[in-house]
Amino acid sequence: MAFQMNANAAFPLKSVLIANRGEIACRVIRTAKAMGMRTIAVYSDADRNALHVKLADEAYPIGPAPARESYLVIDKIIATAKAAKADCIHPGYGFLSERAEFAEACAAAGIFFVGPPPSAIRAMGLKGEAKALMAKANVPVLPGYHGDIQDPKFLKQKAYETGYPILIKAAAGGGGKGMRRVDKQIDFDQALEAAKREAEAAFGNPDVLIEKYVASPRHIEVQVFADTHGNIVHLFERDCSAQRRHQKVIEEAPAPGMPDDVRKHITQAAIEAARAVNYVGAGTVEFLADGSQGLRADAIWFLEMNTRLQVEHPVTELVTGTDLVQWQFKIAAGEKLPLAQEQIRLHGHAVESRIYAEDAARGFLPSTGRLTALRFPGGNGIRVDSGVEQGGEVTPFYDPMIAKLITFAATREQAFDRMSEALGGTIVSGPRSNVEFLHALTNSPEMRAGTVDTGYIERNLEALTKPGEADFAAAAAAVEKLMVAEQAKQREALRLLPAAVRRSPWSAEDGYDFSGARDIPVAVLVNGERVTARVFQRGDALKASVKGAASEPCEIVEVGDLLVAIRNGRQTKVKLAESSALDLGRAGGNGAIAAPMHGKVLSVSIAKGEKVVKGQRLMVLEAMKMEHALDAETDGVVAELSVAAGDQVSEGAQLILIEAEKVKAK
Ligand code: MV4
Repeated sequence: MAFQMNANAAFPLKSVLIANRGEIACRVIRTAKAMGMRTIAVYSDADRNALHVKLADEAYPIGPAPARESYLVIDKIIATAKAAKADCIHPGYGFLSERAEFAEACAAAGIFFVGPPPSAIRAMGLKGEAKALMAKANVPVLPGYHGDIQDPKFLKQKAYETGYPILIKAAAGGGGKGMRRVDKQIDFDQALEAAKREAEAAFGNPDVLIEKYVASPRHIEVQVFADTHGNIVHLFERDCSAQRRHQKVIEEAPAPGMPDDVRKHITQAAIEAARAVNYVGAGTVEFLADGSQGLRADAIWFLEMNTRLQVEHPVTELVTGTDLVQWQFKIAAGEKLPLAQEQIRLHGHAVESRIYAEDAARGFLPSTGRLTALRFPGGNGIRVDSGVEQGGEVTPFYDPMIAKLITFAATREQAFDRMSEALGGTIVSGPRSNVEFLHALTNSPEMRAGTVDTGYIERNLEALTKPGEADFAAAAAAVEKLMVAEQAKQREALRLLPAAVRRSPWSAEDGYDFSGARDIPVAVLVNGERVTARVFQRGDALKASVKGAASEPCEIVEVGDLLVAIRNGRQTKVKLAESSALDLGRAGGNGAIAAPMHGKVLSVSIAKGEKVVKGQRLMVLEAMKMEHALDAETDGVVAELSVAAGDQVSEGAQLILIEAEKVKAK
């Protein structure tokens, strides 16, 4: 048999250190392994058990949890790469990915940096200079002033010539810091002072630029790729207008309502932008479009260039059928671009939702803790890029993104329908998540129409974060399932320990015999609200109704002692109202009471040293949007009280220790 040459055997990069964590580290490891490379992870103290560490062939500690002391320390990462004999380093996104000094340090250590040359990173780092460079390369830039002169009178004159309203932006950095809108000439001086102060504080450089203000901006970006042989291609555009406070939420490719001529115009402009800085590798050229009259070639301007692979790259991969991480490795190895421009075709539509551990109802505050449940639907046209797994932890040290849910279909409408359904079947428990918010956004009329601008979410925050109404027919189906399980438990309990039956959440006299003419009231919590379900026997089947709604078929998922009933993309959480207190009291044994899940202490009704009697309310916890009462299991004295109202507690943490009262010896 003839020897078959493995294409990978010829690939010169045999090993890669991934200088990142979470979702992107896992994403890079997946492709690196497929290319036959040895994968080397680094991790901070907080990430010892993280998914990227498990997925990599090798993993090395790089220091304490704060990124400043681990993932951002260039020397530690280079030393680890040398010790592990890594051929190259992939920086992912964020962290060191756009630090020219890091790319230089890699080169100095004889390690390939999977990214652009330091000179290109630097050229795009200063927004004012990048804008000047782009203007020279005939890339459309916003009217205004982006030169060196910083005299306030001169800048005011430039603002006047540009025409109000204008924006004052920091020349040294992006992200909206040091940005001030000015509507009238008399407000200019004060706004300039404030913008300079903010720019100095954020970037150590007070210089600003003046730009015409675009009222209804859409964020459209073009994926570009360049190799070391002078070839540059684009992979079409993405629309990332669905943002909140400069944080992207949903991205899609291609941009909705993009006319062919505008697409030609901006993709060509993006290639020119890359050429102007001798770009190599993966890059994204951001444009700002005035969306007030649809997308037009004369109303779209260069904003900045990101010199890295972006979070939202999967939507581009799906509509072009590419693996962009593979492209990055090939280019880093000195190979030519895998495809010529004419070979890169756009087909179908892709949408990405960023699933964050955050609390939409409380101003999108990050929400940390153990992921007691994490479930994503699978199936055709659904891709999940996750950085954590069920049982894993979301810590307060890093970006709280849990996963990216990406859907793909032939048309935009189908891709959004698929996203809606996929979000409806996504379960995150432990930390709060933005899944419901994403679901509402996915189905909002403006999103479906493709007219969302960068201010849309902020303007419609209340409607998008309003808790949905409970689905009582789904709740009834969950109650049926709970009751069948309880019945079985009770039969077993009766067999073993008849006395335990009296602890039943419903009256022991009624037993578990629902066969009588009457229905039985059962107190349940539906999305945290206490309601009385009616339970009755119908032939062989146990039936329930909640608020007059009979059960309807739905999918029911168990999450601890909670059932999540899923119907029409809506999730309804159901549990027995009384069982929690009964179960909790026993949780720790020996009078120790532990938190049943990650949550928050709402109130504490006892103090240390206080005498308590069996059944007395001790505290109330809030977890999974529900209140859980903790009652004393026995008489005794509060020997230890480890928490106070308002505290976050993690699953299993001891909250209270009740000891039997000591009888004083005489
Ligand atoms: C603008 C603009 C309107 N007009 N420039 C915000 C961050 C920085 N990268 C550029 N940004 C903007 N520049 C002009 N002349 C509106 C924004 C803007 C924005 C841009 C892209 C994505 C989201 C945004 C959210 C708010 C404001």
